[in-house]
Amino acid sequence: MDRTFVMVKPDGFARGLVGRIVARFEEKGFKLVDAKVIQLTRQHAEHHYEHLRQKAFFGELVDFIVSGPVFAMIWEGKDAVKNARALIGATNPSEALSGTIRGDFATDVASNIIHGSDSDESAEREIKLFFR
Ligand code: RTP
Repeated sequence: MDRTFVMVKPDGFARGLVGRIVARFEEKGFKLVDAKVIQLTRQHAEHHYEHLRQKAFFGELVDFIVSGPVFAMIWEGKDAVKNARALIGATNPSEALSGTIRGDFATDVASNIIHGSDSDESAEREIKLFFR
């Protein structure tokens, strides 16, 4: 079975959305493999978002992701990466459809409450980074 990495970001955690987000993955048919609350260090955050280092918003993104605890999860299911991203919705909540997590719970791209791996390779790398 495929696995993916999903993380409720500090804004989603602070707003008390963890339970509702977990429920959506369970309702879809995913199986929860592991989960934990973690306060990221700046070094960990920079490593996680390494591929975005050249972006103008990188500093802001790292500041945001270390601003409070996150809830990191490993989910298992068929086509886990693709199905999880479908549940999560478009990166920019303004473009995310209703019924998706970002479509229903967020408005701003900089605080879009949740992350999901974008490929099997990213999932493997991120699972190792958070759950080694
Ligand atoms: P994620 O990694 O969080 O699941 O998001 P993604 O693949 O849909 O998007 P990605 O391009 O990897 O961007 C990572 C996160 O950076 C933030 N972002 N801010 N201020 C901006 O213009 C901007 N653009 C992207 C978002 O929070 C995005 O999830």
